[in-house]
Amino acid sequence: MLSKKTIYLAQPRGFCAGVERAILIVEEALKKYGAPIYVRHEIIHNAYVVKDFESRGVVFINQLDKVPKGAILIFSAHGVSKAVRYEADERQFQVFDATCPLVAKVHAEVVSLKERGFQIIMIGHRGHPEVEGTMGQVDSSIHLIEHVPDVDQLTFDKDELLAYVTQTTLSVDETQEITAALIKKYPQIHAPKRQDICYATQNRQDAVKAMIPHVDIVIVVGSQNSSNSKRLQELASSLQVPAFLVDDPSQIKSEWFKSVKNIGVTAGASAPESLTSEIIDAINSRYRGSVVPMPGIEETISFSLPKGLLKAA
Ligand code: 0O3
Ligand code: SF4
Repeated sequence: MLSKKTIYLAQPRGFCAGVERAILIVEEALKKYGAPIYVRHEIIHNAYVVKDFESRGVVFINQLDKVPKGAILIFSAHGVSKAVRYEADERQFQVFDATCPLVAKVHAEVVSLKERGFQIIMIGHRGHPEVEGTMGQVDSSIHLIEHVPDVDQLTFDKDELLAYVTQTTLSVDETQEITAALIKKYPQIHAPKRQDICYATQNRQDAVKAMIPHVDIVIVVGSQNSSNSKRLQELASSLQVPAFLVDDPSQIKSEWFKSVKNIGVTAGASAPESLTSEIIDAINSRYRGSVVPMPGIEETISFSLPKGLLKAA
């Protein structure tokens, strides 16, 4: 018989309020209008969720010229640039916006900073749709940096009117290092009133830190293109615990568990709890493990649906 293992389950984990809302928007649009429903970009970065919606007539596109005139179009939770919004209006789609309100808050911040004459530094990952959407709120005056050494490359005057904003799903620790370097170089730089990294990102990273002393390995449930899930894997690895990001049980390898007794399981903000349960069941069926839920914050935040899709109930 294979040796028994203990599974520590991070709290909180899995869906955040922005993801719940985005999924509900697609569900309600399907109910109200029927297929096909078009979604710009993956509604959230989760392969299972995307595949499930595709099987029910949702069409994910990146270019709006793939969408027929008058169709229902949903913007993904990661948000879109002003140009995309404008093009959608021009092409006369009926748009529902699943941009997370906490991403939209950063959009508003960027617009207001530009209006007040600031040069804006965005901290984020190049090519990520949220970064493209946030930077695309203004047509100039915004500059992307990704890591601490990028701060050295900035050539603003010492007294420039400067501000920074960030992507919502970054590593809290790395972002603190970047902002410290920015403040050292430009002490006058304007910071957001509350950090742009959202509550869900912060809470899931804190939960991994709390779990680390108890475990020999961490399994993060989430897709490879999910920034916040990837940050959880990196965080565990940086704390010297091997960590693996998996979509579902088929990606789990027995060799990971050879000399391991305690297994940490968590899930990114876009990973359905059903997948986490399947992964726990797969480990348990092999090792007859026990599951220990970690104590942690209970999240109660929720966001309402856009007008026109409010649930009848
Ligand atoms: O931004 P990220 O790649 O983490 O996106 P996910 O995995 O879809 O998770 C939801 C987060 C989000 C929509 C932006 O904050
Ligand atoms: Fe919104 Fe944060 Fe969830 Fe992103 S991770 S959708 S910002 S709550």
